[in-house]
Amino acid sequence: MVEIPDSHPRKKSLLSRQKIVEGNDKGLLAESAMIAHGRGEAFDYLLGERTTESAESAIRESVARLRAANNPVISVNGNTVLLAGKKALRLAAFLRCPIEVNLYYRTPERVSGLLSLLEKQRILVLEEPEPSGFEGDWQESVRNVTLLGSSPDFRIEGLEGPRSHCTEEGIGNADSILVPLEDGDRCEALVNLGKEVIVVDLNPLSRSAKMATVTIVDEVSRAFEGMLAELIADSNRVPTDWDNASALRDSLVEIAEFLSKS
Ligand code: PTJ
Repeated sequence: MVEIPDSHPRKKSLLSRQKIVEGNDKGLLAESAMIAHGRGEAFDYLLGERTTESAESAIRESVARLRAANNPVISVNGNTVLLAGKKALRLAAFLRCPIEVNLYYRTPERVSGLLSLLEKQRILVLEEPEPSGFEGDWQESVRNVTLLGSSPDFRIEGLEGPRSHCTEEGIGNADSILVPLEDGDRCEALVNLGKEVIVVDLNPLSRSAKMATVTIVDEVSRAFEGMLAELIADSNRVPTDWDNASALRDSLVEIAEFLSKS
């Protein structure tokens, strides 16, 4: 692993790349994971590599909806576990919900490898300080996060092939799904099943961004950080009549404003 000095202006971005490269070397990622990451990086440049106001507002709405849900679930793919697995675990501990490894390019080896990595990340989370504002036993809540995905017993209707496989306990029974880096077809199929779908995607023009109930146009690690801050703030916000198309237009305006100043 190459040592990146703290003074390097692109340290964060290079560290993320390193995580993706290492995940790829271990066979945890889809073959096209680096292409997806590169596309994400390009959009992050256009956003100014920051959480915009419209993304902050989508983060608040998403947290309100996940809190109000009866059966929320966090669906993770390869890139998400590598870039933000520990944050996903903290979110799940706060929301007391399961995490399901659900892959577009599903193989049993990748699912079990990603579940093992999440178990290692759980140990690291348990060693870290407890977040302020958490009501209850934090350690117990982290230990209780159920990790699903190894034994799929449910199919997402309207999708063909291995990508439709999921668990009944997780995605099957969920009324609200947080799903970063989703593909458009699956997002549409989940919405058609009557589920609330909260997508994290740096590309406000992608099909999944357009199909989702709420889209957080932000980098997955920053978005999860923002969601954790909102949970810690304990705002007791309730879901609104969210207009996702208008929120996506706002994010495009923010890109245009950022570019006009650059
Ligand atoms: O692990 P698997 O098998 O489920 O496969 C995962 C990938 C990502 C390869 C697969 O879902 C895929 O091909 O995705 P797409 O269609 O390329 O879409 C990925 C979307 O995520 C793009 O719109 C990117 O802009 C966006 N994206 C990439 N990296 C990030 C991101 N959004 C948020 N945070 C990121 N770090």
